[in-house]
Formats: sequence, structure tokens, C-alpha cells
Amino acid sequence: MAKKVVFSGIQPSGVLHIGNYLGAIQQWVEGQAKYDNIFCVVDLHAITVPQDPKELTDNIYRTAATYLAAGINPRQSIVFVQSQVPAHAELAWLLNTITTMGELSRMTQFKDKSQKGGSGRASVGLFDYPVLMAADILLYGTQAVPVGEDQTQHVELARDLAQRFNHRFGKTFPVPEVILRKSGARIMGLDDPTKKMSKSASPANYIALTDSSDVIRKKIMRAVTDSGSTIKFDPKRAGLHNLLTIYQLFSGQTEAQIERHFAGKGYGDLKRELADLVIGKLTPLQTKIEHYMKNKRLLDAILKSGAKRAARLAHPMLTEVKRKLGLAQ
Ligand code: ATP
Ligand code: LTN
Repeated sequence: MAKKVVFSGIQPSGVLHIGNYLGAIQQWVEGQAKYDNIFCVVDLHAITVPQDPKELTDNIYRTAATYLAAGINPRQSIVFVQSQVPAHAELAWLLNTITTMGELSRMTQFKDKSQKGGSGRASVGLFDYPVLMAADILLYGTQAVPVGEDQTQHVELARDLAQRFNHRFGKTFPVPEVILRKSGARIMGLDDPTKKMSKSASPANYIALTDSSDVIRKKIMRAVTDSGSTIKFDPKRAGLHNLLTIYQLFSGQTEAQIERHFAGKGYGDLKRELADLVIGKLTPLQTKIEHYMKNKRLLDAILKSGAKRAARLAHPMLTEVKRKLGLAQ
């Protein structure tokens, strides 16, 4: 049986944190052999909020370098930059014409992000962001989309648009499914474990993939927990549960193994060991990222070849969509 087509992407808009790594990249790497993968640096999504052009360029490279450093193999998976394949923007326009204002107004990410900038000031691009994301997904006949939990509403819209298009114009798109990890789909903020870890929060909230060992240790030691003492995976103790989840995902151990290991130990022990574990995993990742950042020619070659392969895959779908709409091709 043919492998399922998987598509996912991350915005090159600032630092990546361990929520992005554990919620998205780590599960991409785990599923790499099982699926036909396309991993994109979604720079057109990043510019829906203001970006400094120089920093954006650097972040595009850094995001791609992070995919590769984490274990995405460009010979096995397609790795490319969204703006290098114009079919994304083109399909987004076509899908715009079957999307309603009401649907986009209900998107919680738009509501959150547009409120931050003050009413009426959000860009049309920010409003339209989910349609571009649907285009990313549908362009390749994607069947599965591995993301963190915050993106499920957007994948729902992609499903709705696929079904609507198929219904109006004849079967064209597979209806994509979201893939969420059982654990790790929603890593919480270290300073506030009731909200998801986010790069737009204060630095105490997240561990950036670029944080130094000292900073990682300080942030973990200061992470908010309750006043309990036993170390158990209890979802009601949000701060502790989050630290244990991070421990689990970086160590690959089961809940039972971890609880046994920490039996009779305190929160301080857990935090110290977690800091060692995270530092032990992120240090080699940082070294590999820097290796790619110093080798821009290699990075450019990988991304150019990825864009070529992606464009070749996208072409027949885009042509079919135009033809079905009656745009004589
Ligand atoms: P942020 O809130 O940090 O700005 P985002 O969701 O807007 O993040 P991206 O960097 O594009 O921005 O997210 C990339 C991927 O990381 C997505 O699949 C998203 O679901 C996932 N992700 C983001 N935050 C978390 C988190 N706290 N836990 C798990 N997955 C996350
Ligand atoms: N909106 C996503 C990034 C994204 C994406 C995609 C994810 C853009 N296009 C297509 C999966 C599939 C986010 O994580 N903020």
C-alpha cells in the first residue's frame, strides 16, 4: 500500500521552543519512515504579522536548519521554503473564493492575535492565514497533518474546504486528518502551566532551542509547581504534569518507569534531573543547527532541491483545480 502523504510546517517567526520541538518536529522525525513527508518553512505565514526583513531571512534558515538537525533527512523527506513554490499562494487565492468571512471570523488564533494589535489593525493576511494553510495542505493531496493541538481548528477548516470543493466541483482533494501526539500535543508554559508554551509570552514561559545550559537550568528550577510532594502523572497538578511530560518525551521512558524512578524523591530532584536531560538533548541539537547555519551553501542547495520537488508535485493538482473551476487551462 502507498504511504500516506504528510505535510506540516512551522513559521520562521522568532525562536523555536521545546513546545514546537516536542509537539511538532519530534513527531515528524518519528513518523518519517512511515509516511511520504513534506516539511515546509512557512515564511508567507510569518509575514502576516510585521517582521524585520533581515531577521526573517535568518529565521528562515534557522528553522530549516532545525528540521535537519533534529533528524529530518532531505533525501527521504521534502524540505523547502513556502515562498519558493508560488503554487501555495495561487491555490490559496482559489480557495479564498469558497471560504466565508464567517468561517475565518471564528478562528480562535485570529481572534487572539488580532486582539493583541488592537481592533481593525490586523492585516488581511492574518485573517486569511487559515486559507493559506489549507492550500499548503491540499496542494499535495495530503492525508495527514502532524501538528500541536492549537492547530486543530485550522486543519478542520482545511477538511471543510476539501469537502466543499469536492462536493461542488467533483472529487479532487483527499480529506486530511490531524495527527496529534497522545502526550506532547500541548506543552504548557513554565511560568504559567494553565496556558500553552508560546514564543509570544515572556522568556520565563518557554525554553528556546537556542537557550544556553545556564538559562535552561534556571528556567526549569523556577518553573511553577504546586506544593505537593509525590511525583505522579496527575493532570490536575498542571505544573508537575507538564514537567513530567517534558521528561517523558525527552527520555523516551514510560510513565510507570518515570514514577518508579522518582519514588521517594522531591520536586527539586525532578527539576535538577530534568534540566540535565534537556541540556543533554539540546546541546547536540544546537551544535548541529550551527553547523548548518555556517554552511549556507549546503542549506540553500537542500532547500532549492526541495522546492523543485515540491513544485513538481504541486503542479498537477493546481492545474486540476483550475480546470475544475472552469479556468480554461
Ligand atoms: P507560538 O504560540 O509559540 O507563537 P505558534 O503555534 O503560533 O506558536 P508555530 O511556531 O508556527 O507557531 O508552531 C509550530 C508548531 O508547533 C505547530 O505544529 C504548533 O501546533 C506546535 N506548537 C506550538 N506551541 C506548542 C506547544 N506549546 N505544545 C505543543 N505544540 C506546540
Ligand atoms: N499554522 C501553523 C503553521 C502551518 C502549517 C501549515 C502546519 C502553516 N501551514 C500546514 C501544518 C500544515 C502553525 O503551526 N502556526
